[in-house]
Amino acid sequence: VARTPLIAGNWKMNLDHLQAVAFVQKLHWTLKDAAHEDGSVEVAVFPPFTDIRTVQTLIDADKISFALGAQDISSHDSGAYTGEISGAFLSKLSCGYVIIGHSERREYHAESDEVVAAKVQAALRHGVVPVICVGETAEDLEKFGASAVPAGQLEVALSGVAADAEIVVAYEPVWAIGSGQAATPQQAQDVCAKLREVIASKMGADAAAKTRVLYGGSVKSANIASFMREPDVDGALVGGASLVADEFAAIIRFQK
Ligand code: G2H
Repeated sequence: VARTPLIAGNWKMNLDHLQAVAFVQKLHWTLKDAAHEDGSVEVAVFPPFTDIRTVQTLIDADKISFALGAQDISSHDSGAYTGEISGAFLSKLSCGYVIIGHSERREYHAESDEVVAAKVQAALRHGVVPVICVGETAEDLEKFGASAVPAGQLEVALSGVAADAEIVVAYEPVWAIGSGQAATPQQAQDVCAKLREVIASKMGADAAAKTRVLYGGSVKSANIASFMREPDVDGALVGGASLVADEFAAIIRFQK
């Protein structure tokens, strides 16, 4: 199965809605004629919630071929959950994707594997593709090796997910996030291959062949090609480097 590479920009808590307009326009013009225009690479941006409506309007008005995503979702659909955002709201704003279980949410908001699994179900109920993030800390790496913790996290996240559900998985070693110290392409390949085995065991071989598994953690234009050459790495979840238009454009234009 040919999997369309996905280059996803996680803005985290950066760029207000006015800065977002300038940034998306600049990125769009920088990318004229890039591969994403013919669909051979999919580009997605994940702005803060307060920017989503603005970015959606801009994408529609200028016919920009970026997919839109959110950085989190409530596990509930509606009701007395102050501060939470429903998947129903995200799908109405054309959010095709939502990041779930990013290590910053697991660490600073105590998101357990069970909470992540409930959020995955919420996304799927509303037709939003979950980008399920898993990864080990430096301590986990030392104790258990690279793949045991992310594989265990993914197993829980996929509980009850139907074989035909569309999901994306992102392997983000916590020690590589925002540190400038990316995993090696071989490390990324080994864990991404292991995660694909988990998908196969939970959802079946077809789902495993179709599902995109991304690498994230200090991805930049200088290292993207080395990750994309690996057979089980289908794209990247990019943080810091997705906030610089020229740099993110260079990542999108990666050449194997
Ligand atoms: C990992 C990644 C994006 P960065 O969090 O999700 O961030 O590219 O800054 O390491």
